[in-house]
Amino acid sequence: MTEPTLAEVDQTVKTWLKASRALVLQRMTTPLNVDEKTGRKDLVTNVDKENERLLVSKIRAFSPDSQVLGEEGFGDSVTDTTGWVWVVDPIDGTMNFVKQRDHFAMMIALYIDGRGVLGYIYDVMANVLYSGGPSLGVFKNDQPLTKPANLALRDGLVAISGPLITEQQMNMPEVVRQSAGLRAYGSAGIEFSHMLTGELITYVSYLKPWDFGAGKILAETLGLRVTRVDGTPLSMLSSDFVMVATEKAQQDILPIIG
Ligand code: 2AM
Ligand code: CA
Ligand code: CA
Ligand code: CA
Repeated sequence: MTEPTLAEVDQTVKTWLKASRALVLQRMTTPLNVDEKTGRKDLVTNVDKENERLLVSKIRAFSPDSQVLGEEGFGDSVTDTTGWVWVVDPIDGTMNFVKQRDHFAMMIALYIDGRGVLGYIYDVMANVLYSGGPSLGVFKNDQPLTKPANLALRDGLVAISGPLITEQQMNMPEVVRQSAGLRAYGSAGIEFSHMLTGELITYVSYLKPWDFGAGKILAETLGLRVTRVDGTPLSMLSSDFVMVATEKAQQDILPIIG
């Protein structure tokens, strides 16, 4: 069989996401089964698990030689980045899903030999899909997105994860003070999506590979910086403190937190 083109892969992934959205909306009509993972703020539901199983099975049927890295453990234990590696977060913002029934996302990324190729962030309740990659550009549904304005820290809104603020880590309150204001959405996917549209100029959080896999591809395609908080490159298989920023905001923030 000849290898599908990236445009064909893109179309296929979109059909999976539409099917997963239908599954999630259907499951939301019955009570959720909620479990704690590492603690009361780290939740998983039957829907996270069922959707990951569905997406992983579609990936395996479509591309059997790929590796799959999934948050809820239905993929492979991935230790090297050679070949096709899919990264799946079946529900990003599970706390929002449980408490708000809104403001959560599904995310899929495709890396080939460690290079980000395709990324998907699907805001399920809004039915807005952010998609694309370096060879396709970035789309909000069918609308192409242009590079966000390169705003400095003082001129834009920042999103910083709750724990970084409450624990006052890495001088984050000073970053907020020097910005135009603080916002917090509780879903890495939703926060990345606001970076793509220029509504935020910085997002900082401790993230796992499935939290940043898709967003990194889309954000970098639009010229945003996605790095560790010290400005060094992220490893796609490791958890880390991640900073997404415009070039100017990154330059402003590094000396504050360094
Ligand atoms: P999740 O909902 O897929 O777990 C806010 O909680 C954001 O941080 C969400 O995007 C969430 O993704 C992510 N996150 C990463 N690690 C987390 C943890 N240990 N507990 C809660 N959320 C976590
Ligand atoms: Ca989780
Ligand atoms: Ca997540
Ligand atoms: Ca998740």
